[in-house]
Amino acid sequence: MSETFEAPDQIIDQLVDTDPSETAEWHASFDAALANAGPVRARYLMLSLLKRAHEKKIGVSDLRTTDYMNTISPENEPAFPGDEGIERNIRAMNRWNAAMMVHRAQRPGVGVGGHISTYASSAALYEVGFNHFFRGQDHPGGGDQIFFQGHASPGMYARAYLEGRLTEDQLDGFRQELSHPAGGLSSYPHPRLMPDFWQFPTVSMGIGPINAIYQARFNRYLHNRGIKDTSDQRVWAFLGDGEVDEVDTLGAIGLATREKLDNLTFVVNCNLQRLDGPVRGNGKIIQELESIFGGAGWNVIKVVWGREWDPLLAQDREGALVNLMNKTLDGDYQTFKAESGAYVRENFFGRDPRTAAMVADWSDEKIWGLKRGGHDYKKLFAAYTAATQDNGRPTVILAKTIKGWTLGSSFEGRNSTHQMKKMSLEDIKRFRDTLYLDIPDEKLDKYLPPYLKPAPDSPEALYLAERRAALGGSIPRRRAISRPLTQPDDSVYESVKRGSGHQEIATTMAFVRMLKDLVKDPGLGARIVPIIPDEARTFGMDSLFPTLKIYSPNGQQYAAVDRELMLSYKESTTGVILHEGINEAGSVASFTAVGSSYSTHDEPMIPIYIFYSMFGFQRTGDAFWAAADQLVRGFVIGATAGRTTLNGEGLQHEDGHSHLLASTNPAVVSYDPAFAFELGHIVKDGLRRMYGENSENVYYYVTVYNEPYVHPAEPENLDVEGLLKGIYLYSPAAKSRKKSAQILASGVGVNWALKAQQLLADDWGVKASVWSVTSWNELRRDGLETDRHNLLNPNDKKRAYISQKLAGHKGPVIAVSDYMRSVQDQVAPWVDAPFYSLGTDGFGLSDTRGALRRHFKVDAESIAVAVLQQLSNQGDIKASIVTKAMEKYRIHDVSAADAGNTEGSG
Ligand SMILES: Cc1ncc(C[n+]2csc(CCOP(=O)(O)OP(=O)(O)O)c2C)c(N)n1
Ligand SMILES: [Mg+2]
Repeated sequence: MSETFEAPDQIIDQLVDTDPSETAEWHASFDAALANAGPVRARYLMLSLLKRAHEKKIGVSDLRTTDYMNTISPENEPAFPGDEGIERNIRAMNRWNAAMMVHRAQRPGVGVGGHISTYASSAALYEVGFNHFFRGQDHPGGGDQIFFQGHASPGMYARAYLEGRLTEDQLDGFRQELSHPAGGLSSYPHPRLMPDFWQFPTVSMGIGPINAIYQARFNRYLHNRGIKDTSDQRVWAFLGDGEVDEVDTLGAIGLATREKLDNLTFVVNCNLQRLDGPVRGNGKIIQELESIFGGAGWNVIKVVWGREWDPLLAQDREGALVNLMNKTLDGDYQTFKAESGAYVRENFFGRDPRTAAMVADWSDEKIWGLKRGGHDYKKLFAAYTAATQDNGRPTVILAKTIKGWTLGSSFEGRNSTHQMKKMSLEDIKRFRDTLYLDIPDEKLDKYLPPYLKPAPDSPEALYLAERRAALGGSIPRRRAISRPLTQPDDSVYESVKRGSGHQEIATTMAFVRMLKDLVKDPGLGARIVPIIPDEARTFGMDSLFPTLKIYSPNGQQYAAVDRELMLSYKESTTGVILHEGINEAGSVASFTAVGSSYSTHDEPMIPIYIFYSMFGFQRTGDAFWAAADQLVRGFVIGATAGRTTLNGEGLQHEDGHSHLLASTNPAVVSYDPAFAFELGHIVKDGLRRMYGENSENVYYYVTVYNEPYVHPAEPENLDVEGLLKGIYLYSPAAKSRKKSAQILASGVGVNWALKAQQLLADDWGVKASVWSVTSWNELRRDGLETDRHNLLNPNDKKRAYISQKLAGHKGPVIAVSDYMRSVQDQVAPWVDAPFYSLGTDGFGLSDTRGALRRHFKVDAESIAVAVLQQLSNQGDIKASIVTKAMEKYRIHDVSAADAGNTEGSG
């Protein structure tokens, strides 16, 4: 056991000793063994008893950590099936080409560089996979899905080059997507930038690991629902040991055990370093991770030592070497490998006379040659073989490596190694020698050392090709096309089109009604996957439980408390709903897996991820960004939207800015609809754009509210184009040259605008038209595009969509919503009239909706006052009218405001 992790021993005190004299006999035997044979023997006896207890299945927990040794003993290693010599040459070429690609990118005139040391530490982890385990998409089982560690990307490009998938010229385009004539390679795995190559964006630490867990779970989901046989597909996630600091990396590992995801393997590259320095200088990351993953029920395989250590460990009768291994801190292990064989002799072996004796007749060089397990392909092969057995548990392989390995003493184990992108000519020569590569000195140009490629008929080239062909083709490879789905008949949008009659309903309810009809659609209904982080009841979606059921690979093995009710909580192996618990990070990972299924599985699936809008882009913005990179499609629904509408939840939950955050994501098409029929058109168009012919790589963000109000039926001659582009005239006022105004509003704000329209007409004779702005964000995008076009085409100027729409409509423009003013202000540059916005800037409070709207000055009276002020500014009315209106409406007095509807207020 490492000293860092000690199991509590109080547990036994709570049990009853039914036979104290027998217990005393056992204790005495143990004490005698300890006294006579010493602690190593005593410990051995304890461990062997524990093993016995496991064999007899008496239910004793596993140890949280084992010794700092390989989990698989040499006797238990399978025979290595590969050609060691050829694989060594291939690895050497990959190492070389990866480093040279980055080095060459530093050439004068380019000077971009990248990361060298990460791949140098992990080359064997990948090569064993490429030669023996990773199955490509042509494999009969459908192939594996591999999350490559982002900063190891140079190694993947190097391999693609050896396999003939990339040319030398393309390698020289590393990090020059725009400026390299032959096209560039993106710095890291970015499917959006290289849609035929990368599948999973991993470089934002922590997102790769959690997404891999949910990918493996989604694969099972597809299988259990009978959509695709994924039983022979495996998910591999390669991550750094520093990356485990991210809460996302470890936060969902329990799911993998609960759902028995033995189709999932994590490989943690434990080079003991992160960017700045050691990961756990004062501890041991491998032991820590063993404890965490083991505690969560994972199958843990440690690959700590290379085969050179085996004979030493076999001699270690007294456990002196293991004891040293256990005691040495990571910070020291790192230093050893930045020093020399002599240093290791003195500072490691020299700490115990018994271990010093073991290497007394070894040369310093031989000591230096003692490798770490993660550089030994045989040890790795054994670990991967064990990981790929079906044992009902996910596996983590903890492989100890050296950061910058083979790159020489300026790189190996240095704290600065992560950031080093350039090699000196001396480094390059030594690197060549370390790898035994046959490159003459004169070819080693300072800027452009050559790439290496085996001749097409060389054993290496043939071996590479044969191995990949046997394993189902090259990896990574991404399916960039998606097959269209038959679009639903218009009848599914009937419920939203006809409005709510006299009934007051929230847009959330309207959405759920439509969803119920959509899931019944014979074309794409079965492909809709609702994803909910424990808020189904909040959104009225518990009504879906009995029909769609909640997915659980374990079914429902208990008697549900509400089993007699119509709307009982129903879990099933073939359930459709992904209920993720209180877990937005996991939900967005699920959204990503489901929404990229069109590519990863050639099975288009439609995720509908619904959440508290505050906990979407704000809480998991980076994961949404990764989803955009992964070309995910689907709907994210920000429910309980609006800073004054979810008034019960106060400061923490009241969202007045998610649209602003959504606007920063170029893949996101966002809408803030007011009425049910608007929702219908938005969803219909979204399904067409994302799942129809010529589908697009976008996903939708739609906000829905929980304030009930009457929804009108769809107006005759509805301006559908305007609705979808972001603005249409909902309630025109009679045209008038003077005392006219245009009120632009979105979401629940449209109701305030309509009331303001009335007040303005009745009290002040002002003719204000009300426009429903379904998307401030889309209008701005259109404006930006127009600007760019006009900048570059001065002789062919265009008008932004909103400018066209407002043309000819007189008067100032007042823009309002339940969001902060910046949301509305986005369109200001393209409004050719005096523009003023009202919004909910500031923290939310939990007062009544009416009080809050008055407080933020977004309610009907405030809108009316703002309109009057603008009219006064342009001389249409007297300034005294504005003051009069303010007095009449007691605009400063929140108690003068109608408290408003309190239903659904959270
Ligand atoms: C979320 C996030 N934060 C910070 C970074 C910057 N970063 C890139 S690599 C790295 C260190 C990685 O260390 P480790 O995970 O141990 O990988 P290694 O290169 O050692 O294999 C950091 C901090 C990032 N990519 N993502
Ligand atoms: Mg590391």
